[in-house]
Amino acid sequence: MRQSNVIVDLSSNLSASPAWKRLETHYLSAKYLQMKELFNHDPNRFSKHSIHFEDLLFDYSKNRFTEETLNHLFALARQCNIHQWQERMFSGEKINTTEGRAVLHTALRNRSNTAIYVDGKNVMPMIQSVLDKMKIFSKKVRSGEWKGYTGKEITDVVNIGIGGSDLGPKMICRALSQYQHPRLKIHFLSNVDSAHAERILNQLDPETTLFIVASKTFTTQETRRNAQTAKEWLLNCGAKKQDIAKHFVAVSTNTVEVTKFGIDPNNMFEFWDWVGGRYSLWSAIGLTIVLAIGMPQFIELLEGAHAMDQHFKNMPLEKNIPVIMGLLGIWYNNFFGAESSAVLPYDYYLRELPAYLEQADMESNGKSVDRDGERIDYSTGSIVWGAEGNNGQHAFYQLIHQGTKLIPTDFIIASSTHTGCNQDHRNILVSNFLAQTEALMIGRSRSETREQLASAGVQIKGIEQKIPHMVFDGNQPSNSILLKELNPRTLGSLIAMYEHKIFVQGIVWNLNSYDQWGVELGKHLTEKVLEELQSQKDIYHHDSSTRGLLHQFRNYYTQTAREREAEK
Ligand code: G6Q
Repeated sequence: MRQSNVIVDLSSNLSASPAWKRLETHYLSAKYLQMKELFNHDPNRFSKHSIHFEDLLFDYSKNRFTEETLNHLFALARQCNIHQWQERMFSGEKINTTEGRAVLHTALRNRSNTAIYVDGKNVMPMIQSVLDKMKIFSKKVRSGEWKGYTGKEITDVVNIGIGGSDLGPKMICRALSQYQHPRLKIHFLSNVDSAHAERILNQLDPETTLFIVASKTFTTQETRRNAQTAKEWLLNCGAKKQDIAKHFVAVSTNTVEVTKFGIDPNNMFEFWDWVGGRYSLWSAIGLTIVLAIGMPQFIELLEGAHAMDQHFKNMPLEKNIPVIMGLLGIWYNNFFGAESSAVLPYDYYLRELPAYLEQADMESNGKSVDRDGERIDYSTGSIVWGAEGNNGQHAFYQLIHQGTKLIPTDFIIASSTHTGCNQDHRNILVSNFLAQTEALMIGRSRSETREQLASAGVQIKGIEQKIPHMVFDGNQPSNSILLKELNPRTLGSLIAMYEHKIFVQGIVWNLNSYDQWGVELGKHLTEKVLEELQSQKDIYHHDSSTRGLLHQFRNYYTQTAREREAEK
């Protein structure tokens, strides 16, 4: 089945290709598959369709497929030369063609330390040298050797960044907060709304606060404004210009702008243009993570991701977790017409994961032209959303269970945490996880509903009225991802697994998953409008709506200023 929004007058190679056509034909019968029956017919479905990787179990048996479906999907991946593309990415070829860059987040966690070349230069020594610098610096801060301008130890670290320079470090710090240094509190300042900066700065002592300005380009408006505000705050609180070096460090690729901003280049942690923003938590952008959890744990995170890289590179398609995840996503997105997919971590520590994956996935594969710039005629990036369990159950699960849309889900849980785990709480959480995935799959038939109502003592007439509202069709697909424990290594593997799933989908859809022109657009749009907002000159261009809104903002500003003046 095609999406309703396809552009029908153009045909890309993908939708005309043999593997795609075979999937279209197969879909005509596969759309009637009932997972409940598939399980009844094959008692080994779980063992056949779940994969163990270190301390992670990936169960994809609760999905709508047969062996034939999988074979068609693997044929599609082969047709798209998945292995050659993997090789091209891992070896440092410039597969991000619109920006002329390699895509080498995998080199940042290449714990085998094999040489990887970009423009004829082995990048591994520079990666190691930045890691060494991060280690030395974090040791000083964590041990208390690094002092603020009045000689006190650092107690608070503020990561100033946005998008890829915020979401990754924030998600990891929250996920691994049980490993956090007891003296250090970690804050994330991203929003240019001054309320965010005020709220954070109001809690802080300038004498003991360290700011990490994290920006790949160091030109991002929001980050520069927030960093400027933090600098002014520090100086207004009594620090001198020469004290800035004790309270500000930068993570960037842009030494010139960092220096211009007033941060000592010795306090700059470098990374490179072949690290995409949303793939950068493994780079010096992870400095905040290192300060929070320590270098050995950060290395474990890298090790876990590297292990998943090896799995992705070396396992045959049929046993390859990211490949299977990616292909099932394509099966639903392009053939069943599913528009979104939900990430449902049953773990309080993983509460930032949906927001992180939202960016990773949608910024990578939210594209409508292929690698050659040709408009495509098939649906691409899924709308990714979600929230932590059980909270989501009491909010939006209704729509997943009984709505009109097909929403494939990823349920994620760890069997234990590092905190003094209250087993009673955990058992409730785990049983909800299991019960939900089962209920989504088996649903509840009319006869089961009738029986349940009757045993609850509902009168016959009442039963018949209620039944249509209480029937669950079921057959809603889910992946279950079970970690033995949420720790740096398993988390590293989990995140790398999603990165590679996104890669697989980008390859099949023939996209450049590593540029983000939609984001770049936003970075330039405001310049002119900001100028107009701040001036009183008449505005003649823009559409009438934007012009009208601009005028109204100016009016409100003037009115509010007058009212405040009158109140004085
Ligand atoms: C990520 C995007 C984007 C970027 C932010 C911040 O892949 O490019 O989210 O990370 O716009 O950019 P800077 O790090 O350059 O400030």
